[in-house]
Amino acid sequence: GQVYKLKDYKPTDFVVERIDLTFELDPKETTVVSRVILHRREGVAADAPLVFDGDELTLDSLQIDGNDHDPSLYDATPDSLTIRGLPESGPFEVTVNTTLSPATNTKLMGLYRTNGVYCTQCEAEGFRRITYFYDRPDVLAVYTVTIIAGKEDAKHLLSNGNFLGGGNYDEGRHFAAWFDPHPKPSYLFALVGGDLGLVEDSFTTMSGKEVALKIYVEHGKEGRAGYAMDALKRSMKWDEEMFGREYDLDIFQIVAVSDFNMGAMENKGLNVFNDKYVLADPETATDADYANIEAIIAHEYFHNWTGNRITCRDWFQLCLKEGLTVYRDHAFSADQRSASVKRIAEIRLLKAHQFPEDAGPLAHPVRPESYKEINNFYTATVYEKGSEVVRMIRTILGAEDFRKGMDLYFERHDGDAATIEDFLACFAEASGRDLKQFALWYSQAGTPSVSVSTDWNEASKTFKVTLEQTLAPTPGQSRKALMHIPLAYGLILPDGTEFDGRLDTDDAENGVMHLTKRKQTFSFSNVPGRPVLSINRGFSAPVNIAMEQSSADLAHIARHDGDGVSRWQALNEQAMRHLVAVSKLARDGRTLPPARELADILVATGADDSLEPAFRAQALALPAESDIAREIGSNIDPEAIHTAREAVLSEVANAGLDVFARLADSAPKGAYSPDAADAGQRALAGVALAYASLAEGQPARAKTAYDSSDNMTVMSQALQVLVHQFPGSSEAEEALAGFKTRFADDPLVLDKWYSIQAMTPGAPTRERVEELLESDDFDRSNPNRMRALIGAFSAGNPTGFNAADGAGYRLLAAEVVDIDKRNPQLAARLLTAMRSWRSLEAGRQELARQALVSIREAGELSPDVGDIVDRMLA
Ligand code: DPP
Ligand code: ZN
Repeated sequence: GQVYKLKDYKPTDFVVERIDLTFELDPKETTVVSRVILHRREGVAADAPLVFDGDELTLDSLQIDGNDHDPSLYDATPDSLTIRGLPESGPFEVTVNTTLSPATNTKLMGLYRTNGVYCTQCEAEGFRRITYFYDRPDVLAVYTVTIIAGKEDAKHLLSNGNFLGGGNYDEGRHFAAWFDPHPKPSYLFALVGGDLGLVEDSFTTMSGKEVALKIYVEHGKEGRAGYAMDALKRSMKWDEEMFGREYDLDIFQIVAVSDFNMGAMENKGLNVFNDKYVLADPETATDADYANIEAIIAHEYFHNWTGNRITCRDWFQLCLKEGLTVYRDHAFSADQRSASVKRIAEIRLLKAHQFPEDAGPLAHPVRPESYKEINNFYTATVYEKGSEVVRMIRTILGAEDFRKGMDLYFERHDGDAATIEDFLACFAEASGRDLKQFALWYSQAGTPSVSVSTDWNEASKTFKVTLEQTLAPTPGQSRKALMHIPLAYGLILPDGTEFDGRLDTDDAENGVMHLTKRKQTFSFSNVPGRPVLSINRGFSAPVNIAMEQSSADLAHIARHDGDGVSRWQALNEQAMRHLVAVSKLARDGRTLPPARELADILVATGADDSLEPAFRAQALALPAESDIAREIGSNIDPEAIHTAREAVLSEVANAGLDVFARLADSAPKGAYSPDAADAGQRALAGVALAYASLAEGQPARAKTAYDSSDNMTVMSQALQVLVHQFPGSSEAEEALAGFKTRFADDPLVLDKWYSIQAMTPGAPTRERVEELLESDDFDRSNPNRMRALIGAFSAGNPTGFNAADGAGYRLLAAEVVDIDKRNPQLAARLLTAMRSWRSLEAGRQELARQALVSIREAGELSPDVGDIVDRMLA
């Protein structure tokens, strides 16, 4: 396949002024008439043809300025339309006629059907599956859209922008017209047609404009849209207060659909959501679901400014909108909830998803410089690391200059298709800082390592910190330049207070050491007693820290650091060290030493009622098996890690049974509230339930919790304990059967039933997964369902997926090949679960390799899967 390169960027030969689209909806024969007004760009040769993108299209007919175009003057293939004989100057109109079959569009890109609803997904390159057009983000046009459909077939007809009008069309059919005054790229186009339930509200903007808010859901689910609506209004308000950004249309609409490849899509004025991220009520959604809904509603809304009004020049700049918008949704959630607990969750997620990506064959820069298939770049690196990079800009500049830079960005680039260089220039200008070296965060892949050593001189009362950076080679980048790494720090004195003296050197400020050279030493004088260094506070830089720090020092930080995130980091580091050590011993078949010290600290933290419950829950949640594997890095034996971790869990459980028994019962009673405080209490109770059940070695406690639960958070926690700790027990089986019956008509809830089973540790789970896959009621066409079963098994069950006989890999390979025929994006995404295969021990590595080769040899692969498998085997 073709390789696209950043350095090859070139504007289009023709400039689009506006586009008028008319759809006549029909499941198998939707007609699309696209009238595009354009003119030849200045300086472009008079005979240069107009070349539009297409994907699996057929052209019905083509007119120029209303007249059928001479067939010898154009060529239409499924993936392009080339038109010659066009006016040298002045605007002209191209009319493109195509016919689509939404009902048979299984790729869920372009116009498709989901549960009887017509819907579109155009990012990144789905618009070219609707009509031939310049389907690229730097072509901005004003859209008018007319939709015609049978009233029975599609009662609601929606598109971007403001409603122009509608009415009856002819017998049994009606129409609606929409106009979006804001020039936009084609990937932000959206259309929805269907008979939907509607929830309405309104929001008055900072300048007093009233905006109609509408959320469309499946009939009967209106009662589950309230939280999403509330999150939307809070997002709108927050963006005004924090960034001065006001909404810009008369109406903002969200449609929830059940078949969707992504989480949601920020189409201008008409967001389309995976219903998983809209629908919630206490009985069916967990606290985590509520938090995700809040974050994703905010994320898509925030895109209205960072993404839509200022979009990307090309797809290499994807992080310009995604990294920045993730940063904004993180800041929003931190404000709405406990900032330190939110940050801890972000760090966990970054390390779990992005660090392994950066350390394996799929590593790529936050702004990639080449790609074969852009769909494969909606990654943790572009999103999560992209957000961390923006966060570092704020750390380096400080809040005030950061805001100035953002203001300048909004002011200077509103209406533009911009680049990372444009973005960085605003911060450099607003702050007077040179961000050249910092810009390497966008172009160099891989997670930097910083080794830290300290030196305390008791006689002179000086303390020195020496930092040294390294960055290992990644695919396509063998040599790396030195980065600018901002490391927030604190010095904790023996009495637990923080040293408030300043650094002697001036390459540090605001509690941040700026590591810009290979090796730097920072010194402090007049330090009253030997301090303990708390480094990379709040995870100010997404790096690996290598530091010999004693358990006593880590415990000192865990006890005294003024920053909650640092306290958690110290606790987590202690746990991780022990888990890595015992996992290696288990791999070598050695006896495991006790974890008494760690267990005592964790139990004491769990028992400390002066700490936030959500924080205690985070502290008690040991690093996952996959985290330990990442930390070990090579020659991974997932079975040994599991054994070692289970042993530690048991020890913690036994050491704290009394505490855990008390906490297991501490979930708030009474009416359910999804707020952070109650959710934190439930999280703590959930972890405690797992520990208490482990210590007791029998399922009674979890079964009681399950039977008496009155919300999905507690219910699913209890179900997970039953199924994971007591698989095959009558209690687990009874709960599973009851759950399935109770939620038989609720696919989103059933997804949890599938996931919990798929993540049951151990090799036998693979057979269970196969059984579930084969069952009659299993819907293979629904992405959520496939992710809930196949995704959960392969990415969330290290021992099951990595069973020593390789059957897990073969299962995934077979499914990927099968799914690829219908939905390449989904297939490629599921396959990334194997991205760390080279860090496995030799036997599993060979079996994983064979599975990957079997995919490659399976015949016709989509560009999506082909690209992933090629990079993984390279
Ligand atoms: N819908 C995806 C997101 O918002 C892609 N833009 O991140
Ligand atoms: Zn986004």
